[in-house]
Amino acid sequence: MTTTDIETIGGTTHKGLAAWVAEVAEMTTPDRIQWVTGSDEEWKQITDKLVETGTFTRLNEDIKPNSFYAASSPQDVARVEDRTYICSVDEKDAGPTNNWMDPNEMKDIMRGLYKGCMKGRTMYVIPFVMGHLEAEQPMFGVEITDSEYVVASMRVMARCGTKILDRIEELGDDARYVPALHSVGAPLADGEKDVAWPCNDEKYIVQFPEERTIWSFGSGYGGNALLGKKCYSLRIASVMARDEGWLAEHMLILKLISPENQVYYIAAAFPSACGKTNLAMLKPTVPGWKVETLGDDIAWMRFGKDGRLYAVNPEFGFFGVAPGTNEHTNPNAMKTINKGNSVFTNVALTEDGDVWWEGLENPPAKATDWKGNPWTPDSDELSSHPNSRYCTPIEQCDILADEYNDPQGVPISAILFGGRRKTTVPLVTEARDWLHGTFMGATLSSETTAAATGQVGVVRRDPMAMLPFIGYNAGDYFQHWVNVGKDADASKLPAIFYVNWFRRDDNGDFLWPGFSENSRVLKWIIERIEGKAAAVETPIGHVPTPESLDVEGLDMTDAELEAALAVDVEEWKAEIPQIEEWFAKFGDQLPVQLQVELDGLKERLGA
Ligand code: SAT
Ligand code: MN
Repeated sequence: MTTTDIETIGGTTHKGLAAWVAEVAEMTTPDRIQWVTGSDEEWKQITDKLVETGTFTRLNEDIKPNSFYAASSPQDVARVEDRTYICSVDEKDAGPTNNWMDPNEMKDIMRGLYKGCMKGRTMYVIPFVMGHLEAEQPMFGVEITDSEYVVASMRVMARCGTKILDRIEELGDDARYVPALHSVGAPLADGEKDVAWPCNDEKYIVQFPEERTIWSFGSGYGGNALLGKKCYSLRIASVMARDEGWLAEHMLILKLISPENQVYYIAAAFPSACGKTNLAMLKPTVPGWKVETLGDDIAWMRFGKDGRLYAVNPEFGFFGVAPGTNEHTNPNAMKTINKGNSVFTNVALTEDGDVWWEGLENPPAKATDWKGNPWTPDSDELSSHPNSRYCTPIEQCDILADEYNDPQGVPISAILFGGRRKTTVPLVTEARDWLHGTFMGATLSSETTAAATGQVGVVRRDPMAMLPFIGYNAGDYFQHWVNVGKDADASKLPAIFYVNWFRRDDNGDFLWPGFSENSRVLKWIIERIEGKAAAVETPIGHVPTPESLDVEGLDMTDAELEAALAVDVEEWKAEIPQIEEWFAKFGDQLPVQLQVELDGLKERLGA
């Protein structure tokens, strides 16, 4: 069968794009092809179909209008890092932190899997743009998928549809777009009834960095299937950024307004499920300070004509971790999702047609858990998967900053790195300069979370919180960070800080209250930038004096505050061999500047 025989809704005049779609259709043999327009009727058609096949349950219109509940297969709940590949031509370019396979070999394997994989299904073509359509160089993508769940979610997470396609067609050969192919890998035989969550035990999430293409197979989960997100905006974009002198980072972007009405923009990198969304939408407890949000997951940062680093959020929605989100930890996220137009995956479904998850107020007397079993507050099992998610439009967020719509982005004053560490790492440390900050980022460590499959709670190095997302050799990525600093006007670069909200005392209790109280740390950071706050110089950088941190009204003893801020030389000495082991992975590829930073740290510690 040729594509001309396949029933098709929509199409394109763009020859390159048309040819690619035809080639994929020939390989995957869908029953139908549908070009995604982004219209309201299409939303209704897609969500109706998802309800009909049992993937979606429509939530109570009076509680969460136009919103849906989905439960995935228990085998398909998170990113699959062991199945994620960077297929560069040369193995060295994937580096020691990525899985690699020869691109031709990988394509042979995947073509075998893709062959006929869309039989019985509709193949959707989703034109999208990450960032602004009005950007100097719009960052287009086109995702082909056989999943209605992906179509609905992509429509929330990225700017999609006819408007984007029109612009691609206008630009013709000048349109730069990333072709991104996705299939759940579950063809249907004639008359076979679909399951609620089609997927395949065999999964591949593959980036071809030189070609700027993405092939994904077997999973319907967010980071594996919504290809505009991690696959494009981080893995492929990090390669583009290296080649073009900018940064594609796993960072939230927030706007902080001081009592004097001074505005500051902060970007912060934490690993998945370490509180980026909560910090991005923080409701400050320190009087007079205000936060607005620009993004919760990804920042693209380019130098402006004035020499400052400007950040844009390429996304259009929030894909946040549900458990733990509540009126206390993130009132702004709660307000955003309560407006509706959202998709909830792997949480619990209540009897009145609402959703619930661990940590949310007012547990229901009865619910259906994410595995479809009856659940009560007395159940031994969790009602929701720890990586269950809400997917909600960013424009519904009351505290979205107006600058979100500015293609120029916002000038960043401070970059924060952070992880989840029970010990060793103080609440906040200021880097001496960009290079020292790059060292902090390159050695960032965190306990693993449920956002990826595998063991939870193990300390691993997660450079710049980008370990699963660097699309090339991480040693070269460090060099790129070093070079960005070398080529810039140092006085205009963001100051760099390292934070740890998760330090614990000997009883295992958190030393710092976190959440809204993190505004106190942001205040100290701004006061440092303004030259107003005091700090102690320690072997690892500048740490607040207890008096310089505003803890007024906090229920915290002096000893607790000191413990949260402490730099324990013995603990840091124990960290050194781990950093050495980490750096050894990179061999010649480790920038000499980072080795010098490590040597300096050892000397200061007397290690
Ligand atoms: O990868 S996702 O985008 O699904 C979420 C995350 O791990 O940050
Ligand atoms: Mn993330």
